Amino acid sequence: MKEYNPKDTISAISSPIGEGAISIVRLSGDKAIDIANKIFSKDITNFKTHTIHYGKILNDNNEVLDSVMLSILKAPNTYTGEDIIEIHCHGSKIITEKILTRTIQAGARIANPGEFTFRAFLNKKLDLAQAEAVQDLISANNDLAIKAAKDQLEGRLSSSILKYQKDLTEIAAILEAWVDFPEEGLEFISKEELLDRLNTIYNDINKLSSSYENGKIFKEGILLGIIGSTNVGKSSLMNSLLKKQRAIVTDIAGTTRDIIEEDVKLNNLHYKVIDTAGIRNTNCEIEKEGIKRSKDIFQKADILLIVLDSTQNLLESDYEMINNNFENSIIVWNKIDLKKPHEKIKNHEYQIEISAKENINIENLIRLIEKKAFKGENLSKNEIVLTKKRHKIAIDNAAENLQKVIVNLEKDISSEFLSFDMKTVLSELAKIIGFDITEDILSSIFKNFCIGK
Ligand SMILES: Nc1nc2c(ncn2[C@@H]2O[C@H](COP(=O)(O)OP(=O)(O)OP(=O)(O)O)[C@@H](O)[C@H]2O)c(=O)[nH]1
Ligand SMILES: [Mg+2]
Repeated sequence: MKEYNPKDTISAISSPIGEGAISIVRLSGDKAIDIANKIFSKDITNFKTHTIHYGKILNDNNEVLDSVMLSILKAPNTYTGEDIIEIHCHGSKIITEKILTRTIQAGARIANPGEFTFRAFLNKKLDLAQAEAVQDLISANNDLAIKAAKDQLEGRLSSSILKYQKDLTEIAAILEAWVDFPEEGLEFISKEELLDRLNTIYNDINKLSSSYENGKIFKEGILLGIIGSTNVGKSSLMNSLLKKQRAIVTDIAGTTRDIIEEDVKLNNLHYKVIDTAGIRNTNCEIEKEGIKRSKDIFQKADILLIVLDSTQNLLESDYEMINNNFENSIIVWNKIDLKKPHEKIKNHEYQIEISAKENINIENLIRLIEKKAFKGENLSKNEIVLTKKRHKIAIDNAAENLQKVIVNLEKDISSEFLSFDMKTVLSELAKIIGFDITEDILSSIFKNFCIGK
């Protein structure tokens, strides 16, 4: 982003690469309309903004490259805040690339990843948190992730940050006044009132910080490991969750030897479900390797489904597996269609009876997994969730410094120190929405974007 020239007119293919009914080449910048005029069969100079026109894109020998629909969007009411031209051509990779090349010949520069959104940010169409939400919205793979990204794009996170900034700036001004005019003392606000206001903000931003755990689940999904002894029905459960016969199921113990992974959306969330080799003592080298891989999953998974055969007595190794994974597991008593009485695992809150073969109670199991993922809390529809590590770090830094302010104020430490820590709080909050942010943070955010967004 060094020596960035915001005056360049940029161009990129904004639709996915590959074949489709239509593709879109997008231009943004001061020269977008001039460039379109050079390559389009009609003079668009006097066409109204936000209109779309049929015509042909011509090469420099006036030969037709494609018949297209061309839309004109004049600044300032556009995504980037600049003039935008969108060329909707036939969705062939070759035609689309030829049109892109033609726009470059005519004076545009190829856009960097995320550069359209960066322009929107530069032109104050979006703040930084909103710009980041664009990419999240594009890549969201479940309804909750879409909701979190939409909330952020619409500015819900930004407006609460702005509110904290505003309140804290007011308090910072009071603290500054104490430095400048110490003899004025606490006349215009009592120390208690100040502490009250600071504590309220402190609690709010801590709550925001803890929402990151849920935000991470929305965005990244859950790694769900299915583990247990051989023949308990792990692969049958995998198939039942996926609603397809993905893993081989037989009555021979030791059927699954390798890790089987599948992505699936169940109810509200996205999962990577992993079926593993059953745990037992064996001399078979292949199975030994499979068991080693299963044990890696014990470590990696967010939630483990420990499958137990409700018709069999538990083995020493079952108890060991349960005890070693007590906190992040759900005990799944399988084969209840066979109606054999079974024991319960003492003190384990998350237990359920199912039949993987007969599809009994699978929906309830999915709900239980969701409950476990959200630590038993009900998700409030209106909660703002943090989905970015970058935001979480800034919020935590802000909270840490705000706590210093509170503690020092309680101890009547000199207001110069309070004022210093308060500035850090404000600059940490500023990092989230992009006021007073450094070059480095900017580049690292926009380089993760796809070109054309
Ligand atoms: N009655 C009944 N049988 C089941 C159920 N689930 C699985 N089975 C049977 O149990 C046997 C083992 O099932 P799998 O799904 O292959 O078990 P697994 O745990 O993956 O076994 P390994 O891969 O060998 O570790 C098969 O014969 C299944 O049909 C169930 O809910 N009820
Ligand atoms: Mg299996």
